[in-house]
Amino acid sequence: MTIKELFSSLHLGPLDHSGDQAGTLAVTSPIDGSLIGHVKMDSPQSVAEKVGKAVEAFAIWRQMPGPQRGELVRLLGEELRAHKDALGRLVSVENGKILEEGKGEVQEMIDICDFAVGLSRQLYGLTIASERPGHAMRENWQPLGPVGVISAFNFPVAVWSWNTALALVCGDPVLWKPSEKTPFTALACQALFLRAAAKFGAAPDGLSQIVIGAADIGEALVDDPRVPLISATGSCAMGRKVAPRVASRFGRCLLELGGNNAIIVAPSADLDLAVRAIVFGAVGTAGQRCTSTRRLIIHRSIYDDLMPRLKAAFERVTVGNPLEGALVGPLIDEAALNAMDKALERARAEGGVVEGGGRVLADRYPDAFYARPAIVEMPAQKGVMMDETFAPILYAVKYDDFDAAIALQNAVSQGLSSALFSNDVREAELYLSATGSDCGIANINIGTSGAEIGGAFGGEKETGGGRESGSDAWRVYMRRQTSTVNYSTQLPLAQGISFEL
Ligand code: UN1
Repeated sequence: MTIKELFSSLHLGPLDHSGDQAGTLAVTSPIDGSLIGHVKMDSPQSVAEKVGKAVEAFAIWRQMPGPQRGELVRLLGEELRAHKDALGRLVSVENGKILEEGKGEVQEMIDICDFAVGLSRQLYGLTIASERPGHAMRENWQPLGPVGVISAFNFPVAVWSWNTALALVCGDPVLWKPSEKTPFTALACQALFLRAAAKFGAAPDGLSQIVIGAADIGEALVDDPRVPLISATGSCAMGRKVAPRVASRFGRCLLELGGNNAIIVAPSADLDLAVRAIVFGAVGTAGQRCTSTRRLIIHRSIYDDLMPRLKAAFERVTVGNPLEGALVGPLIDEAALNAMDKALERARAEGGVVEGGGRVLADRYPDAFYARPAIVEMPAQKGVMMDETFAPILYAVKYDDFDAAIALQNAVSQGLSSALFSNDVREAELYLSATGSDCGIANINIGTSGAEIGGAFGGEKETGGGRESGSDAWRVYMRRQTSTVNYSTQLPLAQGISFEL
């Protein structure tokens, strides 16, 4: 199916932002390198105009009661339900993930819409005991303002929806800068949003907008003081650029950056479960999730049992066209393949024994970049294993002592996701204790990837510290206000201060 046919199956009408003129962004499919189409780019001036529109939308939207804002998000969820297959397919075409995962990503969008609709009737604050007689103290949550969302190619639509569904019910407009590699899925989401907004009838213009372009366009958003929150997903290097710029104007950042996620496999582990979870975590989405499993820390006593099973499973994994039933699709581009090759070269130089890896299907797809997943037995956790390479590479080391395994797991600079396979309750509880995993996500007997939207999603250290999606992540999209009301006829001062005139 061509992209035009896909769009027509989404019944979205003509594409805004698309064009064939020079100076536009050419978008190709990682499946075969073919041209999908051209998209017009924004300029810093057009970003500034769009921020202006978002500010106007905010003035209206913040006055709408939360549950009514939730109704718009409910309608968006309905559009997503109706178009799950087509949008999932578009994700596959533009990003290269397998169809099953493309649809899974849209399901994640539907789930967060449901969550946000419920939340729109809560957004609850606190009452707090005042030390003064006849006084009431409380904490309220108010809409914050336009939210800038910067998303990556690997989850081209779900990350927008986590932010947008929450921002909208919290009373905030959204300006979205999608990855330059996946603008068409963004335009499709925007078209679905506009249709939900038309059904809703009372959404102000500019409530959801897209800005397309390279780093200068991201910077225009990041530097604009009218955007109080920047929610950015991508590499640690990107976060390192964005965070100080936002901080220098006292803006707020929600950072969702890299991960170097490990699974510890203990002697009591159910190895059948472990193999399935490890393989999905390591090779699913061609290793291009921030939650992908990149390191294995295996107890010495089971290492020789587990490794052959893993290697056999890696060999069985089919690599190929993601629309035709393969389990692993292409890498996003040539740079990703080169990074994978380089990491494997480095692993060998550092004493690693590599199985798999290397480009495949080059004859059939000379302009696409498919790679065999690689499993690497390392003599120790060091060098290349300490870095996140966005590719299907799984490094394995042995451990003897559980505390040492936890220390190894926590020794990397990122702290996103982690998992332990163990049927020993002492190990499991220790792993989830203050001295256990230092990651934002810590699982027992499931893998590192594939989090549900109900929990807060994000991680510590160089992962950036942000939390998106479920639990109370909504609070970052709101302004906290502490209010004290004096309903007495006296004016007692706090801390018992006497100030008589
Ligand atoms: C990402 O890779 O940026 O937990 C997000 C997961 C998915 C989201 C990944 N729900 O793997």
